[in-house]
Amino acid sequence: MIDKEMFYTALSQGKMDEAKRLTQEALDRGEPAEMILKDGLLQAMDRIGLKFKSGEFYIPEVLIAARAMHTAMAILKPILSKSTGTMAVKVLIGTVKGDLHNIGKNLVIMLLEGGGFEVVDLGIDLPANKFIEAIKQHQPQVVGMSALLTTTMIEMKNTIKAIEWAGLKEKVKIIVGGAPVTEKFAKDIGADGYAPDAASAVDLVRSLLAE
Ligand code: B1M
Repeated sequence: MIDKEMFYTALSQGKMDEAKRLTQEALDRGEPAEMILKDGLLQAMDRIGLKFKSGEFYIPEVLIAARAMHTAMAILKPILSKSTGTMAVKVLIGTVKGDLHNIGKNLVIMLLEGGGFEVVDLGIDLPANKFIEAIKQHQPQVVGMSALLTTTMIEMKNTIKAIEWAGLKEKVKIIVGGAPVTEKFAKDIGADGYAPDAASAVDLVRSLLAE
């Protein structure tokens, strides 16, 4: 049995050693790694994501929880990557050309990883050709773009067009986000989805993959 409450307490308080200990003990008891991930770590992160969404938790709480989860995930990753569970879905994500903001993108990455997805962080200030190269190299199911400036939002449109011209648009779902981005803008530029915050980005990826 996974003690969900203990995992939640460890993560929400950012206790890395405790998260690691709970994970190792569960493995030693013979609990499957998938169950420790889903019932222990992911459920705890889901609860934390919901509290972030509702304004009960702030960014530092999410960051320390994600850090604790990463520590525990390091124990599970070698076991999970051998199976074909939740880790099989790959998401590429980056901040578009001209834009150096990465705090929001990093939060999205942490919650996506918390949601069980494999995420490749492409970094910041990424021209369209970098997204294209990365799609060819990593063959993700989902590509995410972040922009924080009204002047760089337009790069999302350029990048989507370039992905289309490269013949890759049908191979991936494209999601966009960032403070100035709206649902309408996302639709207008041909994105497959928009998320207003990091927790919603996890829901969005799940729903796009279920389509
Ligand atoms: Co800049 N900056 N900044 N900045 N900065 C803003 C964005 C600004 C609103 C401040 C202001 O004027 N009030 C303004 C933009 C105005 C506009 O375009 N309309 C601005 C400006 C003008 C600039 C510069 C041009 C300033 C200058 O040099 N004159 C410059 C531009 C640099 C560049 O990018 N080329 C600049 C620089 C910087 C710093 C480097 C100093 C620093 C960034 C540090 C870093 O990121 N490592 C910075 C910061 C910190 C901010 C503010 C204060 C905070 C942004 C932030 O991190 N928010 C910001 C003002 C503000 O927002 N109050 C501001 C917290 C973060 C968690 O939220 O990024 O929105 P956010 O992410 C959310 C959602 O949007 C969503 O989920 C996240 C979590 O819930 N989300 C996604 C984000 N990406 C997503 C992707 C998804 C889905 C959801 O799918 C893929």
